[in-house]
Amino acid sequence: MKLNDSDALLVIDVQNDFCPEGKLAVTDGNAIVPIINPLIEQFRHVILTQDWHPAGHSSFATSHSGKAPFSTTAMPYGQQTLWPDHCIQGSDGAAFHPDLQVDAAAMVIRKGTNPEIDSYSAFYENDHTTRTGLAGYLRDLRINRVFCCGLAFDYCVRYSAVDARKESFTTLVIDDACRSIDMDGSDADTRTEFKNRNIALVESHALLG
Ligand code: VGL
Ligand code: ZN
Repeated sequence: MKLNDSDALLVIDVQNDFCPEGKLAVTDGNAIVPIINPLIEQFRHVILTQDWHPAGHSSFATSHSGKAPFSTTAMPYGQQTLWPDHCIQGSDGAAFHPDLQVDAAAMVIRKGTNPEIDSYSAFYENDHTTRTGLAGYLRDLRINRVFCCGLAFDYCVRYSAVDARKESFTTLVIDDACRSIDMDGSDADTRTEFKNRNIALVESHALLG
């Protein structure tokens, strides 16, 4: 697959807390770093996202008395999964994986900063209304195709890819450059949703060389 200047690589949440030993560890999350680094070199436009919560964020189980991590609760904007405390602003867990080659990225979107609303997607908060500004940024750059990779496949990558498609970008997800949390069939559900929404799954080797 030939890449050009109207392609963008969106690297979602490759942060210590989503890697082994992190607060919300994704199995083998660190294994994607050596896959993503060569991808970053192939793209003229690279955007990173960083999950970036204030302490006491409403998506944390510890903010809801009697609630366990990975349970759900009703929020004004809909059902919300409650997570272990993770990616607290400025913490080591919120930092990018130390081996991720971040220098070529022109833009870092920090999300989940509103204490009241979680934000899985790089485009919208979980109320599906509040924008991060990423769609406008990509349109200004005349981007046509958005290639997504990172963590977690079935949460932040999924929501970001779905919103990229809703914003009318041709959307591809680089399967081997992602890892899943895989809770209650979420990995399979994500693959079904991508098929139904015309979001393509590709492998990194198709973009390299
Ligand atoms: C994520 C759960 C909570 C992710 C972020 O990056 O997929 N998942 N916050
Ligand atoms: Zn989060």
